[in-house]
Amino acid sequence: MGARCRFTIPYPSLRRLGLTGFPAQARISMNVLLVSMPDYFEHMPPIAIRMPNGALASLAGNIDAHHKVAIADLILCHDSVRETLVHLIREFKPDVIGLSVMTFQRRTAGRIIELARDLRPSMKIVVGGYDPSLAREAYEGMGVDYIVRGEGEVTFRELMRTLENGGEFSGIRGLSYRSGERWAHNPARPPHRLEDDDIRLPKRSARVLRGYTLLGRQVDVIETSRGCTYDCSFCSIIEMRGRNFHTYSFDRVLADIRDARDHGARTIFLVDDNITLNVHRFEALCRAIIEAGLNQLDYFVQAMTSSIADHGATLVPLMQQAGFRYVFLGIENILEGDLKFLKAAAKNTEHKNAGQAGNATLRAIDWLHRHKMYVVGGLIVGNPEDTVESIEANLEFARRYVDWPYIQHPTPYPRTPMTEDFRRRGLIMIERLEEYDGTTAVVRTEHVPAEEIEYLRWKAERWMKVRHIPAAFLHDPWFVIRNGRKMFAHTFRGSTLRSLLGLESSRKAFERYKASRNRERVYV
Ligand code: B12
Ligand code: SF4
Repeated sequence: MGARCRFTIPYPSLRRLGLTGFPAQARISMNVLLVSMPDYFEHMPPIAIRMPNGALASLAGNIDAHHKVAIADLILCHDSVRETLVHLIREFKPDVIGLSVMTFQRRTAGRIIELARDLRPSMKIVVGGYDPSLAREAYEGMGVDYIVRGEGEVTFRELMRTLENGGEFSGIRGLSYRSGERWAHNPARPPHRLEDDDIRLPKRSARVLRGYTLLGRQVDVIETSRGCTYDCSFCSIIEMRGRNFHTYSFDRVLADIRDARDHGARTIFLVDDNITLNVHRFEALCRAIIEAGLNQLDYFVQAMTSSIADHGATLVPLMQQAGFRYVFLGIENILEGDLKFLKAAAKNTEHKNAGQAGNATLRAIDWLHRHKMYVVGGLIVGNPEDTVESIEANLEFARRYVDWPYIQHPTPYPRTPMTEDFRRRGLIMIERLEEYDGTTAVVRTEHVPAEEIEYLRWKAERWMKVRHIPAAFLHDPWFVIRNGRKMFAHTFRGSTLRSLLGLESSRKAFERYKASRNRERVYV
């Protein structure tokens, strides 16, 4: 067992998870193990960032209460995945295992499915999340029993009821299942209207592994809304659920934050697809957080530049008071041509009076900086028309203006409009999905090879990250003292003193970095 993997409950007690004492004649309790994949990417080094998967706790909270659920976020034991799963499956004896999978995690998911089948052949295997929803055909041959497409709470609850009581799977919307030799795909489930309390609060107590962290503080995720009405060409969300926006009540959101805090969280990540779609609601939410005294926690949120730029005077001071510390800005690119390709111009446009007034990015950053928040700069470089110069222009921008770079390469995820563009133009260079992690360049531009794009980003970005260490130190000195060396070593893996001093080509260091990244990708 790797040193990092810590259980909240000793193994023997896993059997006792959940409720006991239900009337045996009425209900059959099943053991359900829910797991998220251990795969991480460059901007989320597990030494500093290990977040819970929000979907799993929400699923756990929404199946009938007599089932026993255990959640294992495998990022918490990414270096001992096999041993952890073997222990969990032997001790907990799940009747059902559910996997939450993103596209770059598909290979790992396949290995976990094989392992689970070997260990417990009778167990039903369910997959859900973005990849199974958008590339369901890939999972039909992977030895799974059920694919839950789109939002999962109600579909999974109904699946569990049918497994428990018998009955037809054909009536469960959003479910794909094996029917004889073929797969049946039920009609899609419409997006949930979150206003009607159909979705109950997450069940965090089902988590059996410990060690969630964001730079040394225990982190949790909460949702206040789902959906987005924009249609950026690189984003999976539109194919996943259409263009819509639904919100939870503030009472529910505050209860969720309290629950996260009571489970130990000191940092809260709001995982809303686009909370800044309704700025007035976001302002009211900040006020509600302040009034409820929940502003002692740190908050992390993703935002559009246009909303921050347009409403900075009212929104940003409230965010500061509510405890927001990091804001991920979807800048995407600073060049108009690239924004057009990404279909992200509208959400990055500042509006003044009636007219449009150009790119919103600088103004948004300025508002956030004036109110002491850190900007995580989301940029995408390596779009079809990009040249070395246009990539460098974006990197230079990040160097000057953002506090923590989150620079990615366009990645052709299943069924996004961008994927079609890249395929049609013959620009997709790598089909190995485990490399679709956002920081591995798997597409080239019309002018620059994929490897060169990645090299340019890698070379620039490492140094930008180092600049944030003093700010992290001031906030969490012990964490940085204890882990600073490891974080530095991770950021600069592949480099040597010689390469840092310029005595060896940085291309050699890049090759070593790529090799270590390949080794890291083998989790099971
Ligand atoms: C928050 C978020 C993150 C956070 C937190 C992740 C976490 N630990 O929870 C951070 C910033 C860390 C992150 C990172 C990444 N993310 Co991200 N992220 C999101 C985001 C915005 C929301 C996800 C979320 O929590 N939603 C709330 C939950 C409740 O909904 P959900 O996950 O969809 O789950 C529901 C269903 O999918 C289903 N379901 C899910 N799992 C399961 C499992 C079972 C068994 C069942 C039955 C159902 C089911 O039921 C759930 C409840 O309805 C999405 C979407 C978006 N608009 O951009 C992207 C998204 C999921 N991320 C994506 C990607 C690619 C990444 C990165 C690889 C790179 C990047 N773009 O940053 C990294 C990799 C992270 C890592 N492991 O190292 C992609 C995935 C695309 C794909 N096809 O795989 C998305 C869709 C964004 C996009 N580009 O379009 N991400
Ligand atoms: S604004 Fe954000 S959530 Fe909405 S489509 Fe664009 S990238 Fe996706």
